[in-house]
Amino acid sequence: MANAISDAKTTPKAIQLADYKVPAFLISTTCLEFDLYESHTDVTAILTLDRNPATDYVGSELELVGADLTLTALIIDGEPLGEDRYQVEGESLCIRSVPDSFTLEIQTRILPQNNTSLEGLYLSNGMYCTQCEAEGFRKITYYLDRPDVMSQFTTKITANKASYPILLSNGNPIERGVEGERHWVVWEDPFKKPCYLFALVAGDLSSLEDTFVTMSGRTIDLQIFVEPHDIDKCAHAMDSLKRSMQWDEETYGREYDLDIYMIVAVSHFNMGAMENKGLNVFNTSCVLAHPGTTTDAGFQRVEAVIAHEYFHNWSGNRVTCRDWFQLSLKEGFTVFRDQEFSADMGSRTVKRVEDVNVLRTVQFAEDAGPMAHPIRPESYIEINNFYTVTVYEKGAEIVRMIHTLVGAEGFRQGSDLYFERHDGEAATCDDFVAAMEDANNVDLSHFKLWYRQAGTPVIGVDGKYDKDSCRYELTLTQRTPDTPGQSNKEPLQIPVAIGLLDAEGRDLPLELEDASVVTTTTETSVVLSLSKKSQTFAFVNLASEPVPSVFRGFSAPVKLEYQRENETLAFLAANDSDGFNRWSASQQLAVNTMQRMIARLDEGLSLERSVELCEAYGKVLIDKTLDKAMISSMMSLPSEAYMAEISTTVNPALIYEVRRFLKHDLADYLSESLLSTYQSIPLEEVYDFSAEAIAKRSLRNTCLDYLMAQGGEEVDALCVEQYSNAKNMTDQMAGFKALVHSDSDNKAAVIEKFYQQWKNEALVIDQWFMVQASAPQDGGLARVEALMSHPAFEMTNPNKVRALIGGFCNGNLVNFHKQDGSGYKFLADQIIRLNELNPQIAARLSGIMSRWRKYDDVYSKGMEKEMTRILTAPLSPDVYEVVSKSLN
Ligand code: B3K
Ligand code: ZN
Repeated sequence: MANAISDAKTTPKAIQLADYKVPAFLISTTCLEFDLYESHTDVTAILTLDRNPATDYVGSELELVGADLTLTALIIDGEPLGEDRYQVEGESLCIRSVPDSFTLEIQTRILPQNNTSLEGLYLSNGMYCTQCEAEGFRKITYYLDRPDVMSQFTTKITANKASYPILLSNGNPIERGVEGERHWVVWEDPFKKPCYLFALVAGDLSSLEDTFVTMSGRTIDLQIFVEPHDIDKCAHAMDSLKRSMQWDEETYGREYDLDIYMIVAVSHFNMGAMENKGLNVFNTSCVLAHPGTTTDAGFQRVEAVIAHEYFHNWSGNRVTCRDWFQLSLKEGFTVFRDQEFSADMGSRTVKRVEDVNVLRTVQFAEDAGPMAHPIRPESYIEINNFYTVTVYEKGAEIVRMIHTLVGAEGFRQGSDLYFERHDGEAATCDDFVAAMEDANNVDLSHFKLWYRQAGTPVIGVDGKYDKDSCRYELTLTQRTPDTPGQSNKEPLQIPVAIGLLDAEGRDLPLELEDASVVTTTTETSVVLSLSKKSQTFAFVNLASEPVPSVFRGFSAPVKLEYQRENETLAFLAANDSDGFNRWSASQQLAVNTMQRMIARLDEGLSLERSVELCEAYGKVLIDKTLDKAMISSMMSLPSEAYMAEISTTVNPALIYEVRRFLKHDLADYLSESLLSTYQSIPLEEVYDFSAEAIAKRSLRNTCLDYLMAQGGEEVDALCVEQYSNAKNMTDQMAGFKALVHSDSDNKAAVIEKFYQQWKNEALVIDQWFMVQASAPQDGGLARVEALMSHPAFEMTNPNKVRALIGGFCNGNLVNFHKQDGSGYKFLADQIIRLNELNPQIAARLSGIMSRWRKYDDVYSKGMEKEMTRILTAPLSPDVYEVVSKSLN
C-alpha cells in the first residue's frame, strides 16, 4: 500500500517543469475489466506497450505508478512474473527486462467503499464513480499516469444487476450480458485519450434523454443520469447542454464526435465537474436545477459548468495537455470559452462584472500570497493544489487578452489552426500561442511573459492636457511586485482599452499622434499596447480636457494606482459608455469611502455619513439607462474579502464595522427609494430564467437586503412575507438570508421552518448551512460547532464541508477572525481531521490562513500558531505544500 501521509522526515519532493522527458514507453491499447463486489473490486488491466520511438531512454525497465493498490498478478505476454522481476516501492512499480513491444496484464484489488479521498474509484450514496484527473487513475491500476500517454480504452464492468442496473464508461456500449445475479457491459472509446479522462459509473440511476442534431446532420443521444428522486431537476442542464453544443458549432466550428454524450450527477465530489470523454461526472450542485430548489445563481452555475465541460471535448480532450504544468492550456482557454458562452446567453456586462469581481477578490489575493504562481507554474509538490483561480481565471484573462490583441476573427483563425495542428495530441501553452501567431502573422513573444511571470501588475496613470496644442498626454507605468521565488519582474505587454469622455459624459473621437501604437479600435475605444515600464500616449485635436476611461471592459488583469477625485468617479459611474467601467467607478468610490472610514475608526474617531456616496448610489438606483442587474451590482458595496485584499494590513473587525455602518447609513438615506423600487417589482408566479427576470429579482433582493439592514418591524414583516410567499428559491432564499443575518425575532422559527420544508433536498440544506455559517451576529463559532453535530452534516461530503466550514471561515470574517484565535483553532482542527479523509479538501481549507502575514498582529500571530500546529501533524503532500509554503 502506498502511503500518502508524510512527516518532516519524508518531505515530499517538488516536480519541475524543466525536468520534463517524453515517456519511455507508450500504451496503444488499454483493456480494463472491473468486477464490482460489496467487499472489494477486482481490476484487470491488459496493456499493449511499445518503446516510444522519441525516447532517449536505452534501459529495459518499465516504471508504472499506482497508489493504494493490492497487486495480485503481473503477466507479460502470457507469462506470470516472479517477484524477482519487479519491485514495488511507494507509488512506483518497476518491472525489469521488458522487451520493446509486449502485452502486460496487471491484476489489482481495490476498496472503493473505504475511499474517502474521492479520487480513483469510490462510492457516492451507493453509486460507484471515478475521478481520475489529475492523478487518480493510479488508484485504479498501475499505469503510465501522465497526460501525454494516450491510449484506446475498452472497459468491461460486471456487477450485481439489481443494485447496479446502470453500468457506464467512455465511448459506446458494444456488448452486454447477464450471468445469474450479475450482469456486464463492455464499452469502447474509439478516441485515444490519456487515463485522466477515463470514467466508470455503476448505480441505480434514472435518466433524462434527448437528442441533438449536429451541423453535419449526425444525431447525438444525450443522457443525464441522476438518483431517481432528482429526475425532475434535469431539464435546465439538458437545455444548457444543447445550447452549448450549438454555440460551439457557431462560434468555434466544433462539432461533437461520439454518438452518445452522458452526464452523471454525484453528491460526493471534490469540485464542480469532470470532462471525462463522453461521460462527464458532475457534482449534483452543477447539474440539478429546479425553480423551487435552486437560486438564479445556481441556474447560472449549472449553465456555465455544463458548457465548460462540454467545451473541454475539444479544448482538453481532442487536444490535451503534454504535462500538468500546461494545465492552463485547457483550463484557461475553456474558462474563456464558457465565460463568452454565458455572456452570449445572458447579459454580457453583468457577466463581465461578476467574473472580474471574482478575479480581483480571489485571484489577486492568491497572486499576492505565498502560493502565487504563474499560469504555467514551474514546479509543484501536489498538482491538485494548482487547480487554482490563477490557472483558471487569470489563465482565461490571458486568452482574452490574445483575443483583444488579434481581434475576434483573428482569434477564430488561430483556434482553427490550433485544433487542426494538434488534434489527437498532447500540446503545450507554447503550441497554442504559436497557432495564434501563425494564423495572424503577429509576434507574441513578449506577450508570452504572462505565462511565466506571477503577480498582478500595478499600473500608474497620469494625464496632462495642454489647452494650446489641444493635446492630451496619458502616461502609463507598470510594475509587478515580487512573488515567492520570482523577483525583478520585467514589463509585460498589456492591452489597454481606452475611451475619453467630454464634460457632458459623451465619448470623444479618438485620434492618436502616433497611430502605430493602436492595436485595435472600436467606435468609442482604442486598444493601446503598453509594453514598457513607462509609456506616454498623445491624443490630439481635443478642444477641452477629457476624462479618461481606462481599461474598459477590464482589458487586462491589473491593479490601478490611479488617484481620482470622488467627483470624477461619480461622473464615470453616471456616464461612461463602458458598462464595466461604470460599475468599476462606483466600486472605487465606495472603496475610497470605506478606506477613509477605516482610517478614522483606527484613529478612534467616529463615523459620519458619506453624502457623496449616498447621492451617487441614489442616482444609480433610479437611473433609467441602466439594466436592473447593473443597478443591483453597482449598489452592492465592495465585499469584506475585496477590502481585505486591497488593504496593506488587514483588520477584519474594522472592515466589518465600516461596511455595516455604510450599509445601514445608505439604507437610511435611501429608504424611500429602496422601498418603492422593492414594491415596484412584484414576486412572479412562474419562474423565468431570462436575463431580464434575473435582473428584476436581483434588484428587488438587493433592496430587501438594504431595507433589512435598516431594520424595524415593518421591514421585518415585509421580509417574512417575501419568505413565505416566494414561488421560487431565489426569492425564498433572499428572504431567508436577510432574516438569518438580521436580529429579527422571527429568525429561529424561520430556520426551523426552512429545515422542515427542505430536509430531503441535500443541495438546499447546503444553502441552509451556508447562510447560518455566514451570519455575522455574535456567537458565530458556537452556532457552527452546534451545526457540525447536526444529522444533516457529513464530514465526508465536500459540499457540506464547503457550506458549513467554508461558509464560516471564508464568509464570516468578523466571527472567524476573533482575537482570541478560537476561529483559527477550529479551522486547524478541521484541517487535521480532513487531511486523513480527503487531502484535497483539507488543502483548500488550508489556503484560508495562508495569507496570515497580511493581518494585524493580533490576528496574524494566532494564525501562525495554528498553521505551525498543523505542520506538526503527519500530513498529506496536499496540505503539507500549502502550509509549509505559507509559513516559509
Ligand atoms: N478538469 C476538472 C478539474 C479536475 C480537478 C482535479 N483536482 C474540471 C474542469 O476544470 O472542468
Ligand atoms: Zn475545466
